[in-house]
Amino acid sequence: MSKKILGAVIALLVTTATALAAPAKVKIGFLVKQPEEPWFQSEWKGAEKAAASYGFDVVKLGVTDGEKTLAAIDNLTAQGAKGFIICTPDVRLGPAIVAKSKGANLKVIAVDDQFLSANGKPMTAVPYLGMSASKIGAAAGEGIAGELKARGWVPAEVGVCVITFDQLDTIRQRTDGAVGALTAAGVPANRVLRTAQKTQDVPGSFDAATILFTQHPEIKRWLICGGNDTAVLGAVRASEQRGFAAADVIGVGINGTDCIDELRKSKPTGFFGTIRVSALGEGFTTSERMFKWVTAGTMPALDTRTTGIFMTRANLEQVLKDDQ
Ligand code: FCA
Repeated sequence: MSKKILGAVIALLVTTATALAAPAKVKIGFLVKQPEEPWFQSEWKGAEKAAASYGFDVVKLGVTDGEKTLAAIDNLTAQGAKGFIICTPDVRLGPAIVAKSKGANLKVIAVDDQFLSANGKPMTAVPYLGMSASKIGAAAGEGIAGELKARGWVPAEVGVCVITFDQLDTIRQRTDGAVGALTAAGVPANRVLRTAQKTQDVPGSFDAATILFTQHPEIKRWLICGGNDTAVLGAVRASEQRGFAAADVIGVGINGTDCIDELRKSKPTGFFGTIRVSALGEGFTTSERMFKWVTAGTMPALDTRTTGIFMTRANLEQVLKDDQ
């Protein structure tokens, strides 16, 4: 045997022995509907943190539609994963996701967007972790109302631009919560103007807000709320496009991940603040629960709701430092 071949044989034996000695790491998938969004990237970071501390592998996959979701489950099965966490691109995919996962012996935890069954009711048997949507929405509304008072505006003279996305329960509850807080603070119901975004992103809300601003040229000052940061950011961009000054707009988002550059701009914009929720914590907790479920059989909590804190330019850096 030549030295070269002998060397190769030894190398092969060593690798094989190592592979046999080290038990394969548990693999857990983390599937998200909008992989380009900072919110979901932060969830992934949290998942990786859990993976590092518990010693498992996390497989991060973007699932922007139903087809990609089902393909991702096949991919996880082929890789020998034990389970996955998912923020589904469409909550009505719930039954299909559950059926496919059962067939492949994969455990599932839903994060952010709760699955809906065929009759439109939440699938409460699937462990879920998401925002306390109504409360967080109300906190956004209260944040706007506080600033309205600070600026000395007359509540009956403003318009409220509500960027809605009612097909997603967690978003509908947030926008309803915000509207409830604003009307409780004295804004008349007839000044609350809803406009639906077709897509859950900045262009989607930019278009929705532009329609509203065009329909109401009489309104000179706008309050802006929506289901997340991108909803409010798009509307703020639309207000600038229509010629509104930052001083005449108060927008408060939700997430606190997609607006960091905005809040760090040297001059304030109409995006006044956000309700910051820990995406990192959500990614960590759901991954940790999945790991304990697949390794120790510990069933995760079925329904967990997270809370948030009001973050503005004033406390931004501190809040971010506290959530790393
Ligand atoms: C939904 C939204 C995200 C985030 C998440 C918690 O999925 O689309 O932006 O707010 O809930």
